[in-house]
Amino acid sequence: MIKSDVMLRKTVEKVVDEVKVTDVHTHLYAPCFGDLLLWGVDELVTYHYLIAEAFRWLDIPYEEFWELDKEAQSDLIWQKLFTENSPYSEACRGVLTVLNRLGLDIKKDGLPEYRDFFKNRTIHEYIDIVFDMAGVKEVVMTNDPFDDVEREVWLKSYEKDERFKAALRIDPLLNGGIDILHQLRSWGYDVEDQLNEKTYSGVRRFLSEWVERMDAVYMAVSLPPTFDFPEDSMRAKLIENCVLPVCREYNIPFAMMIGVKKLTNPDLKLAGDSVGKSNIDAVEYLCANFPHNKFMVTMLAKENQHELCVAARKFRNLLVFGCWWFLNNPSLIDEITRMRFELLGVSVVPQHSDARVLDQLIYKWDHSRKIIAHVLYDKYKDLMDTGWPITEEDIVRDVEKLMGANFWEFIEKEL
Ligand code: RAT
Ligand code: ZN
Repeated sequence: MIKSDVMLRKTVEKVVDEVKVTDVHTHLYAPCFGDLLLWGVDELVTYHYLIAEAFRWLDIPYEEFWELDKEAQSDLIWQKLFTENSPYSEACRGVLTVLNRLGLDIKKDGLPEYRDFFKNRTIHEYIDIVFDMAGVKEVVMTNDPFDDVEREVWLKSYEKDERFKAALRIDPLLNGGIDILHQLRSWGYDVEDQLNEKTYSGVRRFLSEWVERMDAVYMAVSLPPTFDFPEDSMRAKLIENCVLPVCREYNIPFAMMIGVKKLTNPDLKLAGDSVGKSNIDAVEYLCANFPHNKFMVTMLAKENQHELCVAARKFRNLLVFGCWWFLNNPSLIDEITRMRFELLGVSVVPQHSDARVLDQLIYKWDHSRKIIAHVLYDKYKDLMDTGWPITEEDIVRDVEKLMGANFWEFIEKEL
């Protein structure tokens, strides 16, 4: 039994530090996808989170930046964000945490040296190094069958790597217009331009085939703040008649990432998306009216976090996950994780990395683990003050659930 605050803090920190994580949402790819798997210092520095920050200082036209090659973009970002200003934003600090953990000398003029470090590595050995250093057991990819490059790999050269699980991402189907049905028709699915039974059946066949081909652990979509359900829209009809039935058939969750305003500034490309407050009623309606479907939900607006926790208290078919994108900052992770632990106890997935560059696994998990351990310590301390006995085994059990087992139990659960 744990007897003192000091021992409690040490134990919680050790357990959270050592647990092997299942990262439930990333943009990483298994090695067979080749160049789709990004890694190395120039990818780290040109992460779109940093591009957005660099443009706070850059005064060149947007096109001029996009015409530069990766190394030149990285030089420019480094100059603006690391040399001319202190890089304490979370995205900048992340780059430094990675370089530091790799044993590199952290300095203002270090970029050429960092490049040399990566030159002599192979991706296969580097994946092992990063997974090991980040304490990550497995990651879930974001797999888009509408992406031509990715699609080719799935159809022709996919090789399973157990560390990389697939998630079928269907943004183009749910957020595009009727054109996407033409695309399905060109691939041989029997769909019409109208949303009728024949079209639904064709879309269901498309989804089923891809769930099977990918062995997808869930189906996912990112949604705008205006997302509503039920509503008279192509998206809502496809969700009801195609997505939810196929998810039920394969007993996989439908993951909804709600609250992204796409291309608020189109000139910034991938860095140009923003955030808006969303309607929790849609989530509640889906959970209540489709009790045999499982929903994983993360929301982008800070303002939606409390009501999302409350919704999860009402519906066991709802799993709340991660501090997504603009929320993946220490102060917000602390606040949101605290609120989730207070409202939902152990029954959440507090974090995912959203890593787009392999190396980011190191910093995203390093930073998040520290905050999760800090919040957990406070919660166990409050418990201890009531006289409740706490053992290291209890802490290990809880932390394993938070960092992986809750997700896998939800995936396997039948409703
Ligand atoms: O966090 C990000 O990198 C965003 O660009 C998005 O990819 C987001 O996470 C998403 O999955 O849509
Ligand atoms: Zn993402």
